[in-house]
Amino acid sequence: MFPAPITFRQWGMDDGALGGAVHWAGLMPEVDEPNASATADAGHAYRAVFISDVHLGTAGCQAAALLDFLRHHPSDTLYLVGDIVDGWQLRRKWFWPQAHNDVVQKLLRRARKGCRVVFVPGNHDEFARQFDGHNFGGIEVRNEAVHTTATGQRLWVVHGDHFDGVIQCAKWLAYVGDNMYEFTLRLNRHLNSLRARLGLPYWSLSQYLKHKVKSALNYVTDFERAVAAEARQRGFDGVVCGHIHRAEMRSIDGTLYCNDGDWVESLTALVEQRDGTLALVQWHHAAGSDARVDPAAPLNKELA
Ligand SMILES: [Mn+2]
Repeated sequence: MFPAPITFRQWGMDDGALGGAVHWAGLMPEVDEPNASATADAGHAYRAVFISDVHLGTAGCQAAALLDFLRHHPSDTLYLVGDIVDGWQLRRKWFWPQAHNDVVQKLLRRARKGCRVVFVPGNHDEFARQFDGHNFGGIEVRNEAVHTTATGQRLWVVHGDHFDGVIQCAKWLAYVGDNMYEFTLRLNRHLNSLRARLGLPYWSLSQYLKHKVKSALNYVTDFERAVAAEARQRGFDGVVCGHIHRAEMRSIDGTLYCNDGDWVESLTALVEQRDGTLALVQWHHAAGSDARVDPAAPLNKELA
């Protein structure tokens, strides 16, 4: 239960192909002129910004979009909620373009300029977990953190991989696209003409995949409930996590569950405004430094 209600805005619901892929977005900054010096002068518009699942060191990482987002979202505190650097991928194959360096430089510079930067390692950057409590270039490493909002809500900040039973499902979910059904039907046709030639009975690939997707969705719900339940058990008002690459903010049995999404596909972050309002931001990275505000009308939603 919350000592005070939390208000947040929801801008635009994207009901994806999976029938429940809801993206909460809101509070895009007012950026008339995407001018670096102008936005730097705007000061700390946000008390806190939470990002995770950047996966630096992989081709999927949207480093340029993240840089753009960070430029427009100065904050008192910046939480890096895990899987910032993908150590798993880097071990396999070294991939480190300039943009990924720029992200690291940006984070270090931010810490130097007085922003409190807290790095909560995830499973892909678990090598950093051994440095719990240490400080690197002004970046604090904490295996878990607690953020107190302006309204006094205590939020547990953790990557979330400890709640993971079946990582495969989450990965599977992350790569499912809107064209999946169409693609599946095409594949199904080819597969079954082959099966027919081999004298095998008809077998529905799309049925099989639908079942898979359904269990993946169950996995997401189970994950969310497990994280929220643990936060409640530990006496927190809410939790901020990442890991499953699925931005979300909702109350689960009276505990606020926030997932700040990822910077591989959804380009989402969680922000806390000066008044303690929490919101998910979906960043629209148009060509160059231009940022587009989601035109969808804002809705207000109260959590009690
Ligand atoms: Mn993870």
